[in-house]
Amino acid sequence: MTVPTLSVVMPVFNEARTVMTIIDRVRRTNLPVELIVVDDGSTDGTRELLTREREKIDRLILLDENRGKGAALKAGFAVATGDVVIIQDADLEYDPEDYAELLKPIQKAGADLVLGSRLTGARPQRAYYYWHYVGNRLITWIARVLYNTTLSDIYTCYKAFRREQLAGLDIKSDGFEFDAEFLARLLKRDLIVYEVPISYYGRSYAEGKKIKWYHTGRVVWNLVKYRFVG
Ligand SMILES: Nc1nc2c(ncn2[C@@H]2O[C@H](COP(=O)(O)OP(=O)(O)OP(=O)(O)O)[C@@H](O)[C@H]2O)c(=O)[nH]1
Ligand SMILES: [Mg+2]
Repeated sequence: MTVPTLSVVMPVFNEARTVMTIIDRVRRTNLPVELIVVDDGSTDGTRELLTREREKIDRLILLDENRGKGAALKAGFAVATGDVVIIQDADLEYDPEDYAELLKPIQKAGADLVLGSRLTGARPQRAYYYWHYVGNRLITWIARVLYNTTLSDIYTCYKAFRREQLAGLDIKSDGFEFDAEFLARLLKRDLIVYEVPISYYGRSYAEGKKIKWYHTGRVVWNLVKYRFVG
């Protein structure tokens, strides 16, 4: 079976410490990757770094105003040309070596959307904040009930999907609640959805994590809202 071409979309905000390492890891996958990096107003030298190393990046998008992870992803999706799109954070929490696993259900089972689950116990997972785990369980349970799905980790960064699914997907969210709207809208389509175990090398807040507990409220709201609207 031929390997689909991949558009890896990487939202970046103040990740000077890790962004070039993760770009190198993406490049080392030996897959046909189009790497799209979107920065919106980093102030820690990330932009200068990306500009200097731009030959490693297929599409570098530098937005002047900071609007959030969701807005950056939308800007990246708009220029993607691959058969499959993968979301890749710019920290080192998720490992591009897992792309091959994410692609398998697309190649073998005609999947439209594949999520990488951190919670199967099958791969290395950093012991992380218990209360994040509780929040994750809660929002995953809400998604399971509302969308009648067995997915085990809805707030994973790793989502691989056929690019054609972007057609007609007019996502409103600009921040961390983007993922909830994105997933909700795709789950409402009659798609073939899979999940595969992935590793999770989580980082602490001291190491740069940006998501906060209060983002959970908007995530829940999006899950409920898009179940019934749109
Ligand atoms: N362009 C852009 N990227 C952002 C923004 N906020 C966060 N990001 C990026 O989004 C990714 C995820 O942010 P993290 O702080 O790692 O969030 P997290 O808690 O790990 O959450 P997830 O990885 O999304 O589960 C990283 O690559 C960030 O650099 C933003 O305002 N703009
Ligand atoms: Mg992260």
